[in-house]
Amino acid sequence: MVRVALVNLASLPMPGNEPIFPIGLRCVQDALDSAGHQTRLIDFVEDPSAVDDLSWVAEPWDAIGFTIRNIDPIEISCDSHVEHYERFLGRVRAALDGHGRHPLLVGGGPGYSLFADQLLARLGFDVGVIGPGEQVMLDILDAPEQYRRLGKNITGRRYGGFMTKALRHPKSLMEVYSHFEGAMIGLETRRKTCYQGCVYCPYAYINGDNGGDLKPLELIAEELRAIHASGIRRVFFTDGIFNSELRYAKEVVGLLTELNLPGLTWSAYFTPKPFDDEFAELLAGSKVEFVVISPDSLDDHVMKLLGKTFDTRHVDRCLERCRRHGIPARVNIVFGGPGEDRESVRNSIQYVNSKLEDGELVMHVGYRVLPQTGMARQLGIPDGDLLAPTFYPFHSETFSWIIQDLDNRFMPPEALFNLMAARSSSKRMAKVPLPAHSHQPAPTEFSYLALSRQLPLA
Ligand code: B12
Ligand code: SF4
Repeated sequence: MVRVALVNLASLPMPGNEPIFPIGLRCVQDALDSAGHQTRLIDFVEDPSAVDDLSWVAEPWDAIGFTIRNIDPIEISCDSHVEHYERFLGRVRAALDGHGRHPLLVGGGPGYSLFADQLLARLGFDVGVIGPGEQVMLDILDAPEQYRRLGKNITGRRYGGFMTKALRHPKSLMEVYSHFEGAMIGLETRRKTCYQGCVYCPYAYINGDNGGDLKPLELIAEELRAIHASGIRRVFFTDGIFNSELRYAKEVVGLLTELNLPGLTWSAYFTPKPFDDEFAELLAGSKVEFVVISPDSLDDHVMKLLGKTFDTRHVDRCLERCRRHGIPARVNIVFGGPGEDRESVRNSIQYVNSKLEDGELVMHVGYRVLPQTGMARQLGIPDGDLLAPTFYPFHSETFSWIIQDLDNRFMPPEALFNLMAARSSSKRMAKVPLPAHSHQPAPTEFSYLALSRQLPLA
């Protein structure tokens, strides 16, 4: 048995950060508890004073694990969180030295996984984990001394407990997060890599293969009942795409209907294909809050360059099915991707104006380029250089085109404000040329090829 603190860095107060229930860290904690280790989860929403007083640092931990969920909020107008993590870890290490304690420091989490090689050294971890953390963390805790100052990241692997044990969260922690307006908790139904290959998406890398596990329905039911009993009324299934395997998705939706938990609504990321009538009918009966689809563009050429395996006809059909069954939909569009020009912006907006209903559009400008993605390879930017918020190059007139074309009904004051904030931030960003060795230039005709803000380097 070892004593382990698990620190939720995603709950640090940082500009642009809105903490959500830490399900990833809870998965790791649950695995360690089941193996007989003594753990404590430190969450700064639950205990705000722990950020400044660092009283927990003085306890005799054998290891401290830190989760990093987000690197930055992937929006042009928002700053990076990395400086905050760096400053906080600096204080933690100084406090540990002050107390004469030297637990093993371990990093993990989806944001960490993306930039593991850069963050390991910057944050002073002994060892880091890329991808699923349970099994590797158990291995590490079997022989912590072997990992001291290892200076390496280890790739996560399948954890059998995902298939055999419901993940039940402590009621107290759920209650803390249930006080947020519209509190929503994540729930994993599957551990399976997405089969699609969108050029901007790092999910396959973050999630690893993970054995393709589909959680048994009785475990999902147990988790849903416990969430409901804690007072949380909104669930988000965390799959990259909820309905990529339609048969299993139908079973999960059927389960929600069968459980019929009063007031419980749910949502997830959906793909318009596969999405048949039977599925729409099941969704309608299941209290789905909305079906979120991410065509990201509504111009077929740009959709193709983004790597989408469906086109606007599939979006049409999916929306028709939702309408027919009275299911609310949300359509994510991100302007400024590969091949985006005046014409493609016009095409997307023409689709929005003519086919979307009020409130259905969720709009952003600028693709955050992340490591291990097709987009990063196209631009030829090394992973390490992407740590500062870096966006795919887009035409500076994009904002004006959107404002000119989009119906006012899709531009409530808040959306306009966000657009203006993004425009003014994009003007402050550094434009860096594509590296000379880039063999695969981005499919764009614009002369500037990368936008990035510099992180003050330590
Ligand atoms: C579902 C999801 C959402 C849902 C969350 C719903 C909810 N209530 O939980 C919604 C839609 C709300 C959402 C919002 C956002 N998200 Co999101 N989201 C995801 C997604 C698809 C799955 C995350 C998840 O919960 N997985 C299941 C859990 C169990 O896995 P996990 O957290 O990864 O934990 C495992 C490992 O990481 C590891 N681990 C975790 N902690 C630790 C600690 C230690 C010590 C160790 C060893 C291991 C370890 O072990 C865990 C178990 O195996 C990921 C992409 C992905 N495929 O991972 C993006 C992702 C995490 N999101 C991301 C971002 C940026 C955001 C937003 C900022 C976007 C925005 N601008 O609104 C917001 C921020 C939300 C917030 N307040 O923090 C990024 C984060 C990285 C980055 N680019 O900075 C990701 C990776 C997607 C991306 N585009 O890159 N998101
Ligand atoms: S469909 Fe979604 S999860 Fe799959 S590659 Fe594309 S963006 Fe990523």
